[in-house]
Amino acid sequence: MENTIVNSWNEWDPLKHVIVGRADGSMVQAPELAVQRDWPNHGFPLNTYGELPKEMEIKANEQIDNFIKILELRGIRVDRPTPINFNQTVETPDWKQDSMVGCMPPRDVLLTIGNEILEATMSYRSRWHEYLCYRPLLEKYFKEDPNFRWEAAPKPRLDDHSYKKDFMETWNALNKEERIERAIKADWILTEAEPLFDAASITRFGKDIFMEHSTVTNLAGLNWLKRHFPNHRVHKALMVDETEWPVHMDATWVPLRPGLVLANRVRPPIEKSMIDLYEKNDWEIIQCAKPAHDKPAILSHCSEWLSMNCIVLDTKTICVNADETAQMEQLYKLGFEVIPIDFYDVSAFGGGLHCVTADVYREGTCEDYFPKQIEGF
Ligand code: ABU
Repeated sequence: MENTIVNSWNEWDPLKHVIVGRADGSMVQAPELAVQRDWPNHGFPLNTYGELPKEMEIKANEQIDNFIKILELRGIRVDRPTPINFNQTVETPDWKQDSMVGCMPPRDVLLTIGNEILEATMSYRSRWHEYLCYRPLLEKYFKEDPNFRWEAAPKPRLDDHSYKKDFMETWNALNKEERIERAIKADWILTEAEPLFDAASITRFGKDIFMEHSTVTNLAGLNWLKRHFPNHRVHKALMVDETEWPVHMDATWVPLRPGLVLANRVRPPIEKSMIDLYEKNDWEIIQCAKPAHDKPAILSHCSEWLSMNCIVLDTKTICVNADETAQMEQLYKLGFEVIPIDFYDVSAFGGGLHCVTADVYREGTCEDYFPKQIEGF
């Protein structure tokens, strides 16, 4: 696709133009109120930070480059972000943060709804400036597509009022039952002081948008999105994971084509209304396959459920991490042409095949896939 047109309403219409991230210079980020990495066996014990090893970066970039070749062979235009130096102290008048993270996962930052690309607020200080990596592309799209709506959600202050004091200490002292109880109430680290959200907390189904209330997205963020997209129905999704903190929808609840959604088998929706909505509109919810790995990759803050972090090229074609043979088999049986992509080495850089992409253009228009709504949901 040569001419830039921004247009994408869902996760399955034919993909023609996409942004694909880069592993370059990615970091294990410096500790901050919202997140502290602790990987003593792999060179990053608590309170340390630094660039991910160069040999890992080279492997990750090789896998990303191979993925891009496959997309391009299928006629999909690929654009790339411009990395900045992530290993630097960044600040606002309210805080200083010793490092940033990277620009491997554009999906976390950019939300495309129709002819609009919205820069998410993000909720980690280390990710506050990440949008800068995408600005050269957004500026270009703005010049090339007269209908492109370029939007940015209010930049958050992220001062100490945005985080619950002593959350980490309290959380660490809880037993499993207490953690589940807390998860059901979505009582996470973010306060409601200001709207906060990651773009990957959102999944798009045409007129209906589902946004996960999670450790990176608060209710103020949900309310902001509702007001920002008054012609859509924005639903709050609450998913419980017994072992981990909920973060993003794209390893939790993954639409495959109209009428079919892949559900994470250990992160069910808490509210019955969400299931009712899908059933009432004849959507089939299938449980994803068991992941190939039983734990996250080394230095990865994502889970083994990146197994379901697939990218749908159209309603018949899907790219899946090549390690995930069970997931590929399941999708093959559902009638998809499954394209295996070696991608395991990218995990430590912020995710999988969905994370590394952000839609610019998918053919298609805004359709209503849930004409029968559930009151109050
Ligand atoms: N967007 C990445 C999600 C990772 C995870 O839930 O494990």
